Amino acid sequence: MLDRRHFLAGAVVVTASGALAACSKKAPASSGGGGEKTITLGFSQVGSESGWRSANTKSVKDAAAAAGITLKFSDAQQKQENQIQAIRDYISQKVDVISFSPVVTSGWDTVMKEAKDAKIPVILTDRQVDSDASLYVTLVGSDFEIEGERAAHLLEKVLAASPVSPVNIAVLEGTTGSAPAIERAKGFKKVLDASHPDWKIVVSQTGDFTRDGGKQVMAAFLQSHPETNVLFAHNDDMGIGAIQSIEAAGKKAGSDIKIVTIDGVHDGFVAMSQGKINAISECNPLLGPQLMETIKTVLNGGTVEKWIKTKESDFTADQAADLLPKREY
Ligand code: GYE
Repeated sequence: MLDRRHFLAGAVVVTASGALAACSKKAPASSGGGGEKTITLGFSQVGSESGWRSANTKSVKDAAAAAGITLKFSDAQQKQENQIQAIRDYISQKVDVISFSPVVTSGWDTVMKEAKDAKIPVILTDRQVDSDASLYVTLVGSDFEIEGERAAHLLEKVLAASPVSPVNIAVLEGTTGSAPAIERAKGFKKVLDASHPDWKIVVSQTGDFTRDGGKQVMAAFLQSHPETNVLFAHNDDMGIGAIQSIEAAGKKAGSDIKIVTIDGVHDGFVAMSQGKINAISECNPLLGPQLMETIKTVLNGGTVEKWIKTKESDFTADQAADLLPKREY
């Protein structure tokens, strides 16, 4: 599962005339004679729920500026209706291309159809939808199921070095109905079912990908399931929130309760360097440059793969102090 090393940069395939050219109403990147016409991108961000999201927003803004793309940006505060409204606004403003990171997987068909009818290509970023795939050009983002599998394999390493028995796992899930929450849970469970039928998920609930959510829900878990000795949090922020509740309950994060999270943001690495998080399965938020490159390819009539995946790594606590100064987010 860890041998998927060949995606990223090479994943964009340009051909002379792609089917996707039909999606683009103009040819913004080559207006002939007068240099390049500026592309306007309407981008609907999920929210600002986590360190990952802040890094992702910065990456999109910086990359748009570097690529000379005019960016219209909106923050949906984790609400689907706000994202739908933002997309409708971009359609009426006749932007050249729309990109969004869908808060949940379902419920996008109508608005994506409106974009298609207006001949504005839609490029998903970060999260997948369950809509008809002809309604979007491509997804630039991670394979969350693999991230969940990697988290389970990291837990194997952590428990090999420091065994507990029985293994009683609490799970802090991401936003209910979001692709990363669904897929990470699936990947993690797949490894447990295949290799560790004796490891038990004793409780699992959403913390909405926020630090505060992780803190509140972990406090409740510790009351209802004091036998918990492992925490799998779908992101670093919930793990960090949970650490506060674990410590408030007089337990030691990283030893009384082993912790594995996903993301690898700066604060996650800090907690890992302190031994409070045992291991992190990375999810790379720096999608901006790839997104801009993809947009230019699509608007120039090129074709791209349907899913442009992100390159990621795994980290354990013993690596954290050395790597922390080198982390980009
Ligand atoms: O893991 C979490 C964020 O969609 C991959 O959303 C993203 C997730 C990320 O809130 O921290």
